[in-house]
Amino acid sequence: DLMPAARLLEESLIAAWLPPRRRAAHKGDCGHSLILGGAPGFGGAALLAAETCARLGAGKVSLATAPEHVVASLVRCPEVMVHGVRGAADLGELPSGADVLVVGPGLGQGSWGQGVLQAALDAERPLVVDADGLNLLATRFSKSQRAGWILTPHPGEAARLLGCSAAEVEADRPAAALALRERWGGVVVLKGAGTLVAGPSGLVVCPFGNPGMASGGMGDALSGMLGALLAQGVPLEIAAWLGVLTHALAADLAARDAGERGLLAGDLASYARMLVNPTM
Ligand code: NPW
Ligand code: AMP
Ligand code: MG
Repeated sequence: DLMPAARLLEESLIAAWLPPRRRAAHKGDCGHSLILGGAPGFGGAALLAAETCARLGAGKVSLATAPEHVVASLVRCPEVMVHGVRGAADLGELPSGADVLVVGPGLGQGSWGQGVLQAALDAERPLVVDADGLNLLATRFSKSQRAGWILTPHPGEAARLLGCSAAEVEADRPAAALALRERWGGVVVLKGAGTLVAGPSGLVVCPFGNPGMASGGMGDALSGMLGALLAQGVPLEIAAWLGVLTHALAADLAARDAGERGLLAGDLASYARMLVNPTM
């Protein structure tokens, strides 16, 4: 077998890799993340990403979402600056004003999502691309490749990005993760039981997480966590390791408290918060 053995993520790495928060830190030191997503019908995905991003310590979080989701988003999470976007033109300077962009949760694949994704790519910021952002890369932005992004496909999205079937992805997950990185660049998080991270240092596997995570919104929460870590200055590949680890361990803590079945993506944030404050 020519495949390099994947290394395992472990809990102690969180304390080792997280930058300390200076005593005199202010919100501008902790980064500003902009979440772009939430086409009509999918507002929860983008909101979950924004909320987990805030809970993992981003200094400021903005959310650009369809206008119909603004009020509900503000009610649920008033710490987030919520912008109603009718079309990409409404984004204005928002993407270039953020330190980190997360694009894709609930983005849809229509003209709204396409315009928003184009604006995100044009901003040339560290970028997390998830969900419909990935589907659009596969269909309409197939010339894109960059070093400065984290892509977070589940096996279905990975199949679209590779032009194969999800069964083929699952048959050899390490090979799929490496092929995704080869094709698209950056750091690739291939999600599912035993999430793999393929980056410049090779393959890393996450042994944590549980089948309670097989519920809508779980991946959207991960993308927000990654946005928070990047905002706080964690380098791209380490942010991917740390985000995957925190997300999975948070789900394991939540399941230990109340069981796997019925675990919600919105349950993770409070556990993830404890994990990124390891001295608590
Ligand atoms: P199947 O069906 O099992 O054969 P899609 P999505 C496959 C938003 N959401 N192993 C699966 O295969 C997202 O953010 C909004 C194997 C199927 O073909 C997106 O923008 C929510 N196969 C949008 O919805 C909450 C696997 O992938 C396909 C697999 C669409 O995203 C929900 C399904 O994926 C959601 O997050 C695995 N482990 N995992 C909200 N509250 O607003 C997946 N597949 O078609 O990309 O649909 O993931 O639901
Ligand atoms: P998504 O399909 O985009 O909502 O992402 C689902 C998230 O939950 C990913 O981070 C997966 O790795 C995780 N997940 C789903 N099912 C499992 C499972 N059976 N074991 C471990 N992690 C899972
Ligand atoms: Mg998803």
